[in-house]
Amino acid sequence: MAQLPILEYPDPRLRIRAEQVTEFDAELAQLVADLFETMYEAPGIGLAATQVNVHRRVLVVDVSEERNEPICLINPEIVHADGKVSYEEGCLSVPDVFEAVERAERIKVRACDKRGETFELEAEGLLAICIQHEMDHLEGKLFVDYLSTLKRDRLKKKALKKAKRDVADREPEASNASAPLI
Ligand code: GNR
Ligand code: NI
Repeated sequence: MAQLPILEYPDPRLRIRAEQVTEFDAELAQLVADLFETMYEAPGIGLAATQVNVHRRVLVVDVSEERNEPICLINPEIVHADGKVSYEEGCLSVPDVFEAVERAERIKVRACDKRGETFELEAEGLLAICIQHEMDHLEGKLFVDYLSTLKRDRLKKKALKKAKRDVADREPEASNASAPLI
């Protein structure tokens, strides 16, 4: 098991569309285990493979209070959706930002488990919201894409500043390379 680093907005790798899983092998089982470990440690209620820079259609969620209802969806498809809800969403890839997003209230999802068996899941409430949020990640889409351009531009500027700060903290000499020596 391993905890994997999570990509942060506006990292362009968050925009890559994930590919269908075709091999239900030990490597996939390892990825699923690592996604659960990373999600529980973060902590978050969901995580898509895209967020750990693996561009395959795999996501995990657990919206239970006790953190003991792990759900893994592979190659998920929404086969039915109805109703509308608005909820203040957050994202591990967009730290410290919470904004209202509108989603379908109830969904029926068809997916494979890690052995490749197809199953269907009916979801509502937070579980339905979270699954839709994770499925967006697999398309390279983030919840901030639903916000107004004004809000998103503000966020992006803030995120870029933070990314620069993070790089400077990691490599103090490199980011000073162009500074005068005297
Ligand atoms: O931990 C998370 N919380 C959350 C809250 C409201 C709506 C969606 C989410 S998912 C998020 C974890 C995450 O970024 N998954 O991609
Ligand atoms: Ni997210």
